[in-house]
Amino acid sequence: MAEAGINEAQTAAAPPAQDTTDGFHLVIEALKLNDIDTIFGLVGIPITDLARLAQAEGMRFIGFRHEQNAGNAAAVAGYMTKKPGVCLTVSAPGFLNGLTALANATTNCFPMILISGSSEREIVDLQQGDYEEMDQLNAAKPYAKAAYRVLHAEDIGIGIARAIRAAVSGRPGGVYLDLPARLLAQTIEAAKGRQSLVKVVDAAPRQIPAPDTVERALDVLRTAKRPLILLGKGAAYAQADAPIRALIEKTGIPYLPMSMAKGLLPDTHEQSASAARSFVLAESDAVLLIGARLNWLLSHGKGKTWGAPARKRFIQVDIAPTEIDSNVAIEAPVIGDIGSCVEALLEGLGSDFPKPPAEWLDAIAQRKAQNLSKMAATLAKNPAPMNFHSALRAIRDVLKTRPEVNVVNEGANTLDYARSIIDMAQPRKRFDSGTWGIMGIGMGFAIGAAVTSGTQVVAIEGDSAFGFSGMELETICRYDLPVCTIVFNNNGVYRGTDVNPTGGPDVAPTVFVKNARYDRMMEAFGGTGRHATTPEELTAALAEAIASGKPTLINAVIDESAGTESGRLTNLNPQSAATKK
Ligand code: ADP
Ligand code: TPW
Repeated sequence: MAEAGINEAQTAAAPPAQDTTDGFHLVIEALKLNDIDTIFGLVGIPITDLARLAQAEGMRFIGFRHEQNAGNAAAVAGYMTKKPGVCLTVSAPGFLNGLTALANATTNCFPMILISGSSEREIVDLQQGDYEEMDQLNAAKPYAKAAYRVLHAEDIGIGIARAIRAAVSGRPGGVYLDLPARLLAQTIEAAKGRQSLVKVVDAAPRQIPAPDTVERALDVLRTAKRPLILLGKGAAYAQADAPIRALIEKTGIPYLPMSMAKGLLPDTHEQSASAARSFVLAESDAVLLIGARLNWLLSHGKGKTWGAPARKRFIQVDIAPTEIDSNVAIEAPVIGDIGSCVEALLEGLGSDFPKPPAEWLDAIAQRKAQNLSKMAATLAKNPAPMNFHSALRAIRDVLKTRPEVNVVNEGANTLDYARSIIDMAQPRKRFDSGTWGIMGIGMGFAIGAAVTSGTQVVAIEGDSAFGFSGMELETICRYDLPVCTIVFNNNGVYRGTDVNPTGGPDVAPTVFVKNARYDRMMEAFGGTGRHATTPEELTAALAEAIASGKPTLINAVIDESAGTESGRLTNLNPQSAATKK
C-alpha cells in the first residue's frame, strides 16, 4: 500500500541523536521501568517500530493474527500476575478489534492496558478523513475503567504511570492509552526524557477494612446455622491463597468456588460443596461472598436458586464499595482488598468461633455423595460416538495427574460440563468465558497463559467457540508454545443436528460443515494434529501432547446430537424466558 509506505516513513523510529530521545523510546523505557516485560499485539502504522524497539530493548513482543486475541492474552496475563497485561494495536480497526478484549477485561476485573496508535488530533477533530481515522479515546471510554491520551513526549512517563495505576488499583480493569503517531516520533532532550519517566510506587495499595465492618461480618457468621462461603475470581486474583484457605479450614464452613476460583483450594477438598451446589445455594442461611458479584451467574442473589421466599443473610468482601447492594441487600459489607479483609476476619475469629452445626454438614455430605455417585455412573458410560461426559472423563483422567496444567475452557455444553467434571488443584489455572459468557477467548487466553507461565496449557473448546480465535494456531506454532487445543467437534453451535424447517438450500443457523478436521488446520502450521473418536484415543493423544510440550490440536469427535441449546442457559433464551413468565 503506497500511503502506508509514506506514513510509515514519517513515524519510523530512526535512532534519535545522542542527546535526544523520542516518543518510541520513552514508551518502551516507561514500560520497562515498571517491570512490564511483554507486549501482545499486532503491528502496522504507526506502531510497527514500537514493536521492533520493544524487542530490541529486551521485551517480548508476541504478534497475533487478530487484535482481539492479543487483547485477551494481555488480559489473562494481567489476571495471572496482578500486573497490567499490555496489548498494542494500530489505529481505528485494530483498536476496535482490541476493544472487545478491553471491554471483556473491564467486565471481568482483569488489569490490562490497550495501547493504540492514532491519527493526529487536528485531523480527527475536524473529521478530515485520515488513514484509519477515528476518535478512539471517546470510543474507548464507555468500555474501559479509564482512558488517557498523551500528546507530548515529556508526558509519556506520566501517561503510562496513570494507565498502570488505573488498571490495577481498587477494582482492576481495562485502561485505554491513546498514542498519536506524531507523539511517537517527537524528540526531546534525552536528560529531560529520563527525568520524565515514573516508576509507580505501590500501584495497588492494600486497603484495610474498617474494624467494625469485620466485627459485623463475624457476628453474622457466628449466628448462622447453615453458613456458606462463596469464592469468586476476585479471590483468586487477590493471591491471598493461604489466608483464604485458613479462613475456610478454621471456620469449617463449606465453600463453593465460582468457575475461575476453582483450584484456589483443591476441588477435592472435603469442605468443597461443589457437588451439592444447588442444595447449598438454596438451603444456606448466611453467605460470605469473597470476590464474587451477585450477577446473573449467581441468579442475582434471589429467586428459587437461593431458596426464596426464605431470606438470605449476605456478607460481602469486595474492594469496590459500589458493588454492595447491587442486586439484594447486603447485611455486612467488608470493603478492602481481599488479603487484608480475610486476614482481619481470621484474626477476629478467636478460639471460640462455633463450628457449623453437624446437621448442616451432614446434609451437604449426603447430597454430595448422592450427586457424585450419579455423576460417576454417567461418566462410566461409553457411548459411541463419544458424548461430552465420556470425552471429559478421558481428559479428566490425564489432567488429574498434571495439576500444574493451565486449563482454558469455552463453549456452551463444553463449558458447562468441563467446569463440573474437570477438577482443579492449583489456583489461577482455569481461564474461561467469565462474566459475559463470551466466546472467542480461547486461543488468546491460551497463548497469554502459556507465555506468562511458561507451562502447559490445555484448551477445551466447543467447535463454535474455537472458530472465533482459531487462526491463532499459527501464533501458537510460531512461538512453539506448549498448548494443546481439544476441539469438541459436534458439527455445530450447541449441536449439529438441527434442520432448516423451510426445506430451503441453507443449513440451519446452528449447523457447521459435517466431520470437519480441525486437526488438519494445526498440521498446516507444522503443529501436531490428532483425531480422536474414542476416550482411549483422546486420553492417549492428550497424554502425548502434554509429554511433548508441543503445539497440538486434538479433533475430538462428539455425538452431534449430544448438546442442549445454550448448554445450561436454555432458560435465558427469550422463548423459554417468555414461557416461564
Ligand atoms: P465471579 O465471576 O468468579 O463470581 P466476579 O468477577 O463477579 O467473580 O467478582 C469479582 C469481584 O472481586 C469484583 O467485584 C471485584 O471488585 C472484586 N475484586 C477483585 N480483586 C479484588 C481484590 N484484590 N480485593 C477485593 N476485591 C477484589
Ligand atoms: C462473542 C453465543 C454462546 S455459546 C456459543 C455461542 C455462539 C457456542 C456454542 O457452541 P460450541 O459448544 O462452542 O460448539 P458446545 O459445547 O455447546 O457444542 N458470540 C459471542 N459470545 C457468545 N456467547 C455467543 C456469540 C454463544
